[in-house]
Amino acid sequence: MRSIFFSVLFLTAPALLSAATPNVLLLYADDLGYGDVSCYGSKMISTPNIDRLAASGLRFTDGHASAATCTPSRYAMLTGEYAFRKKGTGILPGDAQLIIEPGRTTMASVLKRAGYRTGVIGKWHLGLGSGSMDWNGKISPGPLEIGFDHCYIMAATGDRVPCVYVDDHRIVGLDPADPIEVSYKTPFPGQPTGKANPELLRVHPSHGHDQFILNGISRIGHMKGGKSALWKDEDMADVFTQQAVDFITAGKDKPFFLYFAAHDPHVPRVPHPRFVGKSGMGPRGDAILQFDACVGRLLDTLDQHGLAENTLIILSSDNGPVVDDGYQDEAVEKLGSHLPAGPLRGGKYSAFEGGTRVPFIVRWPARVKAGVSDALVCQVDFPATFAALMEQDFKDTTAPDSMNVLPALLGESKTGRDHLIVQAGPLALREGTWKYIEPAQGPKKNKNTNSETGADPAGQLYDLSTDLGEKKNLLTEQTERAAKMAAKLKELRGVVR
Ligand code: NG6
Ligand code: CA
Repeated sequence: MRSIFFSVLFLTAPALLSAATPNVLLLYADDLGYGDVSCYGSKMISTPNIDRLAASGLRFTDGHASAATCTPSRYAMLTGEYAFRKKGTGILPGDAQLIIEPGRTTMASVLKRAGYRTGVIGKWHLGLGSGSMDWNGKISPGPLEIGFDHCYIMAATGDRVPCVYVDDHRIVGLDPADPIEVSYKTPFPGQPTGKANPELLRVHPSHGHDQFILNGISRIGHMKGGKSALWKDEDMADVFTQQAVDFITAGKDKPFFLYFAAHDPHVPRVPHPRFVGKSGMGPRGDAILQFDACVGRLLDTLDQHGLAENTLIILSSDNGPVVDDGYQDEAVEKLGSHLPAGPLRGGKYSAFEGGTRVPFIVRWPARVKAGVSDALVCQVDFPATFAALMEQDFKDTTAPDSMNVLPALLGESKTGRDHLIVQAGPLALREGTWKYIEPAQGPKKNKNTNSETGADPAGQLYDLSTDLGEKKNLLTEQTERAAKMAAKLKELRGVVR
């Protein structure tokens, strides 16, 4: 009797995962542009796995990251608060403190509250710890203090120290006899640097990136020790993907939320040898193929475990594309006619659409019909939208910018947000298909990347319905509309929590 009772319980346990509580898998690329995948029109790069996702899902043509660089974009996505509201949310060094207050509501804590097993694997770049960090001890606070049950991350980026993985609260594979030290101020005596020892490099910087050397690639910042814990760039995508496979398959009694934060195609672009030369576009293209393959492996994992039907997948990118982002990696030379931002102007670092409008695909076979949507949606909406999915009351004052766009994500509504602020240097306001970029001083081109910043001292107004490429500034033709949008931006900017 008892054993029957238990086996019935056991058999029915997976049913807890009802259609209302799908697994949620966020597949997040780093610096992947709107035009970098074939289902968004690229003829030069073929991304069959992302295309497979799009073919069975809903592909958004106006989906956004909230900022044109990583840290502010991820800060907004996790917290539901635009990063421009909070100081210290620009691109962080690898030894920065955690910029999200422990215990604060995040996209992960919303799902954790609903009984989900939550995890983040991959690139973090939101800071760790609360003061000067001893990397050899317990690394906290971090993801586990803001809603994740598990993490397997790198602290910042592949081009920043420390070049190690952190599993929950500890560095992976660290030998206590060889402790790690990190400094963004001064080099450690006796350590070679990219600047002093270019003869040790196999990938040379084009700007910056001339400090600590690992695997023949110089990075930003200095570190010493931790030899047994240092990552190998070529294996990074496989390491993260294997961790993700393990997380997905670890326990089927609870629904899971996994934020899979891939590093590709961010610099340094050092894909595994099996992708080298495969795109014909050099390491940047090869790294995109590697990201696509990771997506494929995770889709296969869901299929193998019968999880695909009731898993809500969102695929997107943290900001738009960049070609030369600091290494001489042939990205410029081998670009050919490929347009990383597709029909959009600008890219990473830019207030033009290419800065934040990114691939944005939703797939949930049990609920979402395949198709294409032009609803305006943004990653800052994830906290409120996940709360709506969980039928939670979401009146969180720490997430003032997060809107419930669930009906749009599920394809039940054709409209998403009526307005959106995106952040590069200048802020820009979208209302419908209108785009207003606030007046901004500063160079029109980023001196390092040679890409457009979107700065113009007079301000700009574009009608994206007829001018997606933001070529014709209508500021002086439509002064009334521009003034209204400027006033609205000012008002929205003043919202305090
Ligand atoms: C810039 C780096 C760039 C990249 C970026 C962050 C230099 C000259 N450039 O400062 O290579 O690391 O920061 O990218 O150091 S992000 O996608 O994480 O925002
Ligand atoms: Ca990025």
